Amino acid sequence: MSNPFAGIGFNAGNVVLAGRPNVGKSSLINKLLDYKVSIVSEKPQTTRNVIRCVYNGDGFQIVFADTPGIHLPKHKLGRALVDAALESLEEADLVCYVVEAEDRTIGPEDEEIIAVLRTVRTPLLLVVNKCDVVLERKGGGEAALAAVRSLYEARLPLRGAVFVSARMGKGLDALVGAIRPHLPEGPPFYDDDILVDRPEKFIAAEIIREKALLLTHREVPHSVAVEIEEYKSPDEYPERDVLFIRATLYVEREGQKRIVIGDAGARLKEIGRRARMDIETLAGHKVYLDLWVKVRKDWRQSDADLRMLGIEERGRR
Ligand SMILES: Nc1nc2c(ncn2[C@@H]2O[C@H](COP(=O)(O)OP(=O)(O)OP(=O)(O)O)[C@@H](O)[C@H]2O)c(=O)[nH]1
Ligand SMILES: [Mg+2]
Repeated sequence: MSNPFAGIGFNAGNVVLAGRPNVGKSSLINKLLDYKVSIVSEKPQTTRNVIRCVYNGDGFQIVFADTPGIHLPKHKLGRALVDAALESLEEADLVCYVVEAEDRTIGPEDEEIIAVLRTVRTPLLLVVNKCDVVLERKGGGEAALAAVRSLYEARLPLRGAVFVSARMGKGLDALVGAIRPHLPEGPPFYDDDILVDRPEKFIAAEIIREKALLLTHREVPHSVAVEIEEYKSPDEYPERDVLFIRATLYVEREGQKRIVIGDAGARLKEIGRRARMDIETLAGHKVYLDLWVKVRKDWRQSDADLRMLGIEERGRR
């Protein structure tokens, strides 16, 4: 099919970051955009929605889709996360398959991802993240990276491989350089002042969830969902001098509620303190944050609750 935009001198395309949970997809996006658009934690299954983020270069625009990690789902929540990630693959101009520098074998989650990637026609680029971990070790670093490349190259028709460290901000220019030839000619999708396709309110909810993930353990982090009940910004309400946010943290059981609140409310207070600082940086306003914790029994197993919490997005169309 001929491209009606051929010769306009601008290229723009959609690039999906896909991979198993915890490989650093969201960290990479944040570093590329030099802005915290997507939350990060050391726990798997941090990202729950496909988040589109815009990278503007000279004469080109890349719309990155950060996706939830593809894993073997145990819950309806898990299934919704995997479906969201898979749906974005076909529409893209390029899929960046993110893996880790320390991968020595292909695990069951990557087996699943490889099976899917073999069925999509979208070109594939291997992105090996966390190279800092391997290169810090004496000797053998380069050989180890070559081994990771061969491991995946043997299984997939890759267009290339790029070695990066989201943590150290290394290899990112090479990554953008490897993506550019895959961007079709065409006008930009977004104005150049847009960074992310989600409202401020969504990002605020995600930041609150990130702090809850950081400060809780075992099953609790996965059982937390955040809903913003009220969001009144001085941008919309000029009579206010602070951004007022009232949010509810949903958990699945009473015991989890006690954990999130903590002794004499200490943990909830700390979640609120850290979230407030990050939201103030992003919004550019002083923030008053009012946090509540409620039990919504087994919400991760309920289609209706997943919809209500904005996770099962196909239900909203
Ligand atoms: N050493 C090292 N750690 C990294 C790097 N990039 C990310 N991490 C860490 O890896 C963990 C997971 O990062 P995320 O960005 O949340 O990973 P993700 O792939 O988005 O995870 P899901 O959203 O759960 O699919 C965090 O603890 C990050 O700090 C890196 O380049 N080097
Ligand atoms: Mg993520």
